[in-house]
Amino acid sequence: MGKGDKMSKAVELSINTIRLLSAEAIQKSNSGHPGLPMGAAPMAYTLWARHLKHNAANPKWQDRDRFILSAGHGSMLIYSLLHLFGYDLSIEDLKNFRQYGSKTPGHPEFGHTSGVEITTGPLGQGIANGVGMAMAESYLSKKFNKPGYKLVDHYTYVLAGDGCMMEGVSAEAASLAGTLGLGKLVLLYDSNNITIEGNTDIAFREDVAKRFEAYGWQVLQVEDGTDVEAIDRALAEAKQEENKPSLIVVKTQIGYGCPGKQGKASCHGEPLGEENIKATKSNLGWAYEEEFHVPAEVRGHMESIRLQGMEKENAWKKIFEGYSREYADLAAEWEKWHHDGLVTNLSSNESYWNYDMKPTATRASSGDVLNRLTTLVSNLVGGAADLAPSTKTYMKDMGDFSAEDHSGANLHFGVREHAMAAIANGIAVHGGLIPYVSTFFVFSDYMKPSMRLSALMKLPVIYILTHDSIGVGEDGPTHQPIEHLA
Ligand SMILES: Cc1ncc(C[n+]2csc(CCOP(=O)(O)OP(=O)(O)O)c2C)c(N)n1
Repeated sequence: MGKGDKMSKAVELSINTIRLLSAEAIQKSNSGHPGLPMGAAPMAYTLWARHLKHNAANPKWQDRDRFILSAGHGSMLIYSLLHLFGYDLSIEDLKNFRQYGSKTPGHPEFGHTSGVEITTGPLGQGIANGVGMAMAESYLSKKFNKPGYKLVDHYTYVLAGDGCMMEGVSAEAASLAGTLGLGKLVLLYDSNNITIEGNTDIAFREDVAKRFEAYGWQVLQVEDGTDVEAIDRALAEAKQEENKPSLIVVKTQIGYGCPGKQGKASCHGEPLGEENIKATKSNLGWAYEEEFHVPAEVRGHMESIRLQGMEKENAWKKIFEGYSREYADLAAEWEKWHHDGLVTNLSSNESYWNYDMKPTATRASSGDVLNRLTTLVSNLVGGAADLAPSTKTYMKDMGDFSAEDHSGANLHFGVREHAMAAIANGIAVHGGLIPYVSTFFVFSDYMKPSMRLSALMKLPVIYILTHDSIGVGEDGPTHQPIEHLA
């Protein structure tokens, strides 16, 4: 960033404000993870200030860009951002970081803090959640967009660290994202080569960029994670690629700004200490004594960004008005899909309850029910981890979501149970769609971390787990769900 002019000063101050609010909140609560917010502040700022389409006044605007902090331990980063960009999160809330009942819990929680798109913390999940959100965006755009009316046109941005890249679930999901060509998914990789136990060399030496290239992603590099203009260019380039998801590898230094700790694992997960915060302030040229200070230039800068966000949603509302006049039926469908108006009349629907009373395998009945639902619940999407013929979860005449065509409601997750459930969580929180996923009951083991998160977030993800009897004898004990129900 060119030093000297007013704008650059606001940029630099904004980034340092993110760093210091984060470090001070963690210091006050005497626990938390300052390293990531301090190192990733420039990329987070650049994304939120220059690219992210959002309106702080309405965090539920359906066509907003989605932002996921997959590295959920860096939660103070998202809280600092939400505060500065005008969301309903006060300095007082930041001061209550990690306190029981506060709006700023240790890891970001969906439904708890306005502006937090999804619960993260178990590493890797956020990347797969992002794949789900990007799939939802693309499917909805195919369903609703009409010439002159881009009702659905948003990006999904994920910020992930080394830990997320090591977790298998991210590999499963990234492979699927590349296969499907999800062009509106952008993954910012905070590559600082540090995890809890030290340098990543001890357990992780592969070339992540090459791995993602092999998955079919566009891969971009930012050598200096403090270079706002380089990050800005990479984000612009990522958005231009319509047919591939983009990975931006951003080389950063964990705990950037803290002289005694930057680049070291010791600033990953513990407060910096009062003396180190003082040293950081002086090192960063921070001129303010007061704690939790937001300089006036930063407030002004953020206010103008906040207003731009409002204008963006207003422009979208105009598009929706025109759309409602020209495509009234579709607009009504849009409203239904987005406002739970679909799950109402099953109990009074006689044909839905009318079945032949002959002995039928439960999975066959389940498949029958699912196919009846497609006409009643038109926003159902889902599939299996390569087991649909066995789990009877294919929806007839609903098309297939494939690399070539994103308009099909049948999803093919491949043999990737864990990512399947995490992707379904992403689809469910995205809004507009009701996802189901399926595999044998015994393989629920492979997706339990994401099932747990569905439950924690109270998401309407439908799990169809078949072959639930220990009597599935021929396959032997590996396929017998003996302890699963318990
Ligand atoms: C599934 C899972 N395993 C382990 C952890 C505990 N954990 C939290 S942060 C972390 C290290 C993450 O390193 P990195 O992503 O590089 O973050 P950074 O050190 O840059 O903050 C670990 C192992 C977790 N949150 N989730």
